[in-house]
Amino acid sequence: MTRENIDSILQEDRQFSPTAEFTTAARIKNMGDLEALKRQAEQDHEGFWANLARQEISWQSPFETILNSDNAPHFSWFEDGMLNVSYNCLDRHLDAKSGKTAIIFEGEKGDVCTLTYAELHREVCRFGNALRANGIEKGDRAVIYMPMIPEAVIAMQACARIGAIHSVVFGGFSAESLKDRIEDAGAKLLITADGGFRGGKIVELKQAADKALDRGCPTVEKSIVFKRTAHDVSWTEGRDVWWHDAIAGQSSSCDPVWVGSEQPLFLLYTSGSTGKPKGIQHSSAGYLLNTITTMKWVFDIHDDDIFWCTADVGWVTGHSYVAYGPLAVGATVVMYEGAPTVPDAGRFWALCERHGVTIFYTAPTAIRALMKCGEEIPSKYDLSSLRLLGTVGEPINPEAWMWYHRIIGQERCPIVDTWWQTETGAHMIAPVPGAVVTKPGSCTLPLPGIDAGVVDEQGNDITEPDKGGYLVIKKPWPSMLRTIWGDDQRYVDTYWSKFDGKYYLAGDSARRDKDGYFWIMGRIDDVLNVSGHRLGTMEVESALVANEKVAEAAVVGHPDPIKGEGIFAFVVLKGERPTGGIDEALTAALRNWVGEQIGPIAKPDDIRYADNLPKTRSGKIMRRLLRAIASGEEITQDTSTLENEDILKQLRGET
Ligand code: 7RM
Repeated sequence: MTRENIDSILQEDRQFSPTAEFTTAARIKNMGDLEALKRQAEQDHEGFWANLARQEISWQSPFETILNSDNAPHFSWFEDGMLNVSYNCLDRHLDAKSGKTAIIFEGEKGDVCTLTYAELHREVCRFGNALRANGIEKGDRAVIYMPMIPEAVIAMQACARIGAIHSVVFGGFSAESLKDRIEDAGAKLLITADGGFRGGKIVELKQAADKALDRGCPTVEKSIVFKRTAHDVSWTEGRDVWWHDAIAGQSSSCDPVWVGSEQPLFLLYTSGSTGKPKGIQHSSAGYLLNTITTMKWVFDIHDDDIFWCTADVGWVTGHSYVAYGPLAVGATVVMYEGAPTVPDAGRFWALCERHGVTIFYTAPTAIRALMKCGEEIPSKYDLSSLRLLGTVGEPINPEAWMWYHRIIGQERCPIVDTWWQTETGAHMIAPVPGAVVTKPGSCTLPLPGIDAGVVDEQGNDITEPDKGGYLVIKKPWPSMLRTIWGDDQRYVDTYWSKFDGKYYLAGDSARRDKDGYFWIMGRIDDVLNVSGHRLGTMEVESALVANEKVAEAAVVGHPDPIKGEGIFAFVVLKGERPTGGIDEALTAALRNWVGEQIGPIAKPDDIRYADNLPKTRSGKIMRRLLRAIASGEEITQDTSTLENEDILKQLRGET
């Protein structure tokens, strides 16, 4: 992709308006009302957010200062206010809805359990007290490495309750990745489980946790282990504590620790283009506010909704739209532990029917995978409870959008295509479903108070329709990341240096059409998007090079019909290149190796061996060339500078 002039080829002109039935009941019913809101924000950006913060958050003591930009690009919001996020998600609902279901949980084997707000509050309090009893205090970091079970949310909420900072590590990550994140965060505590149930198997979380702790993690004093599978696990006396023992005898009341608005609520590690994953640091009040406003604006949440976001709590989507946003607005949220294809590809739809899901939010990659299994499967289920659908994680191709609309939404449900990032904390560009006409493949328009734009290399607005450029956010917003944990300079460099501190650089390219609608075109950096998950090419390359047989590696993405992007690796071995460039046993071994180093999602689909990697004279790997090879495209680059033209054949797998 050329950076100056990213011209788009995607043309999609279908448009879909919400039904009268949807609009009548919606919180925001027309463009007039939505535009009025946006105008308020444009006229008084800070006042707009301050009003919402006063309305939507229960403060222990109110704020005076709205936005503090003195240390830009470090911004603080509502900094002199005091609150507790867990209080806002639980306690404040107890008068009106203590008996309302907060969480409906279903395991892969079909086990179902529910927790009311009163019950969830009690469990969070007991676990909060258990954390304290194990030496955790305000500001301490606790890493959470758990299956997708209510206890994961309980652990997060309990940390928030006592002012501790959690860092959830996705249960699909390997021991090595877990160790890196624990060490970077300097965590005092690891909260895990003996295992989880997924894909008909036990996910060996405790085994991986032990490996991580045995190899390093000197700051970890204790590990609290929830018994989920009850299979045998190894045990380290003095360090490991069963969850049930930790909460035994603990009081079911636990005073929330009032914290300042800027107290870090959590760290969440995400991939960047270079180096190790970044610990994205989020605040308390600002983060909470935007999860609430987007639950209302984008998900149009009502009291009787059954809300299901399929994301794991290991990703930001599972933070904002499972663990925090839905609870902060007092909604009922569904959690599912297992795989979408167990016992068959109808599992999501079976859950929707069984629990009467009204709002369903998932990733395009899941939609494409289920679409491939045919229309007959969803047609077996009663999907009439659904009223709103959503997508997140990557651009949705119009074909998948149409299938989602016709087969799942039965042409009745608006689709909210939500653009946002780990860094943004909450939706930024997304339709407000009762008001905005949608177009398949477009995330439509920025939300009120979000000043998004598309600019050229110099930071000037691109006014010509459909011309691509850099996606930027021009004004600070409450749920923005605050810094990168332990590497503030990287925060400044990554997000603010490109446009001299003026704009937040999202790292995506985008275009706007003649109606001002945003179309996300992809990343501008070397970040892969595999099944909606961000992975740095560098991370995979480092993992490969860490193998004793590998001298050099280059990793690129190539289009994959289901995953969006697949991983293609080019490898130079320390020893001889296998004949014909193929060595299935070695490829299998290296794939497993990467799986162990990072996690199964990072395994390359294909590995090709060459004597050298193609490099420019300055020694940079010619990634564009490798991308063309991986996608089977014709090579248009100038290859005259290559020392060894023969390696092109090797890279293409021809010799
Ligand atoms: C929420 C999440 C962020 C990156 C982002 C984009 C891509 C996310 C959309 C999208 C097109 C969307 N956080 N992305 N949502 N692209 N349309 N609706 O995914 O930090 O893991 O990834 O994902 O490239 O920068 S994330």
